[in-house]
Amino acid sequence: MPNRGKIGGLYLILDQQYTNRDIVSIAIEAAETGVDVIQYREKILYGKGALSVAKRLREVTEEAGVMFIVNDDPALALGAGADGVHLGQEDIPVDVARRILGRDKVIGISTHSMEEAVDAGRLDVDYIGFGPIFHSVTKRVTSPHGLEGVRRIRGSVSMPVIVIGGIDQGNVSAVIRAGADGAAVISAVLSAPDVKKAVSELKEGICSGRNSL
Ligand code: 3NM
Repeated sequence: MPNRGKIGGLYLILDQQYTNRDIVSIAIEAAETGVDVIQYREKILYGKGALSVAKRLREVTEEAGVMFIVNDDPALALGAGADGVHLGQEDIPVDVARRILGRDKVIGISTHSMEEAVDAGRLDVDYIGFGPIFHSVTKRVTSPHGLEGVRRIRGSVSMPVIVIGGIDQGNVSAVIRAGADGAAVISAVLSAPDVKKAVSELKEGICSGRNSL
């Protein structure tokens, strides 16, 4: 898989804060069930602790041919041999991350408004995250963009758009029909009693959304 191949499909964010299960075992089940991208989001561990989890996730994703992205931290992404990094608006600038990671790695950036999305479209990034689309149990959301927001972003940005925020089995096909290239989820998988079932239903929703385009 070329590192900077087109990104999309089901993008699972693994953050240990949101589950009692080990995120590496969730990654194994999700990878076996066809998840397209796994992002490691770490807000508690740092240094060697985070590196050790990131390396285990790299092994699992490598084995399954799943793209592996590290949130926030280009050095951790490099150290773990990840495919790339996802940056927030407050993280280090894209050009600095690009210098650290080199030309072959994927860089994505979170955006929360049309203005941020259009600005990000001019940066050396491979995809934009856009949200929140719906109300979320994971992150406090005041005014979600809804499907109309997805359509507007699609009309203004040519690079891949991964939408986030309250995406679940019931609405994933609608966000794809509205123009998203992929859907990022936390609770739809991490809070599900059966990870494989959750992942395969989300994948089915994405396929049916694509088929009706
Ligand atoms: N970022 P869930 S919304 C981590 O809008 C995150 O940028 C968002 O969790 C953004 O899938 C969000 O459980 C929460 O709603 C996603």
